[in-house]
Amino acid sequence: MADRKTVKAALTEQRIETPSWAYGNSGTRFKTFSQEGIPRDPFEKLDDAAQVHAFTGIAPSVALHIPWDRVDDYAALGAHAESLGLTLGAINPNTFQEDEYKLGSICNPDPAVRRKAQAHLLECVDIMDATGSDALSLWFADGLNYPGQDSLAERQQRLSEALRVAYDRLGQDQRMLLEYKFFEPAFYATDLPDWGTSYAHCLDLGERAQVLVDTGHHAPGTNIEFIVAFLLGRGRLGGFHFNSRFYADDDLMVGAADPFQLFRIMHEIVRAGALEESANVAFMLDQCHNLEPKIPALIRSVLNVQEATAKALLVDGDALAGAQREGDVLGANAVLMDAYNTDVRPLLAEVRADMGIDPDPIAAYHRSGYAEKIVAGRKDGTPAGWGA
Ligand code: AOS
Ligand code: ZN
Ligand code: ZN
Repeated sequence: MADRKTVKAALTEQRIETPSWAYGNSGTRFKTFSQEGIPRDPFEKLDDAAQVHAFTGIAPSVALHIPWDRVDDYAALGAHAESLGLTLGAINPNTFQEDEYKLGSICNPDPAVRRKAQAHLLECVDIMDATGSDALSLWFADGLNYPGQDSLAERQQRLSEALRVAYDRLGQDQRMLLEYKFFEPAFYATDLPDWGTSYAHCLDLGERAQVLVDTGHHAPGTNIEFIVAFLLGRGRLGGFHFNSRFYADDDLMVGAADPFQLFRIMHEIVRAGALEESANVAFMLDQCHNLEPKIPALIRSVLNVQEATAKALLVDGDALAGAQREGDVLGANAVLMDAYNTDVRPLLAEVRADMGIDPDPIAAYHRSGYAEKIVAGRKDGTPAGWGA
């Protein structure tokens, strides 16, 4: 087992990116719920993200979504982030919210629509240049509702062509993260339905194209840690969109439905040394807080990832390897379960004390008065939200 000092150092250095869209209003496909004190623009979303970072100490970057976070002056947005101790993270294009994209974006049968989507991807790389973001994070709603609606094979061709153009536009220090999703919004076929399809496209494109694993995008029962281990072994795990799912793409707080699964994923990460910054795995949240207040929900989510990471770091690697070599099935499983069943909260309180932050981040946030301040201060204007 790594000694306590090493474990604590790894936890101090861990970085988790929060998504700008989690700070705005959101809902289900039935209703968007409004909360009070919601940011009205990307600058205020960063103000809220700074709170999550202040109370956790490990969430210093924010993913942006274009056009929801489109501004005239990205240098000013970057400067605002810097003034808050934040950086701007992955840039997420949106090719799913316009009527023209009804039959798809870069896979659309109409070349004019494909050109429009392609241009948006390139615009997002321009934005990366302006913000200093290193990751173009791609998710496509493209797919079919009915057999025969379009050619599955030709759509793969169109997908390859568009990804190639975007990839070739990236600078040497920039990379492409390619997300997959097994269904929704298309219900019969999705053009990037699984990690294998994503991986194949990444192999075609080149080394700076990597797979993005959104934990909510799999069929029930899928062994996500296997996918993680496989991609890590091939150097193609670009990062995560962490969230929790009970049934589909629920986008609930990571670690809420299945903290054990999160631990198993983090075990593969730790085992492969992929927690290190040099491994370049982006640990991002992709969540929507429809019912619960957003800032404490994001703090809770960051802490859930941190707890799973702490447990994964406590796995006795030598004992595990020994038991595995000897074919000691029960012994090997017991090593993992011992780590998982450890109460890491005292250790994490110590880590926070060492970092100079409150050992109980959620309580500290509630005491800070920030929630009351934003409710009082953001009465006018339009709250940010999905589609705005
Ligand atoms: C959609 O299901 C994907 O998870 C996307 O990554 C994301 O939720 C969306 O693009 C919001 O930006
Ligand atoms: Zn996602
Ligand atoms: Zn999703």
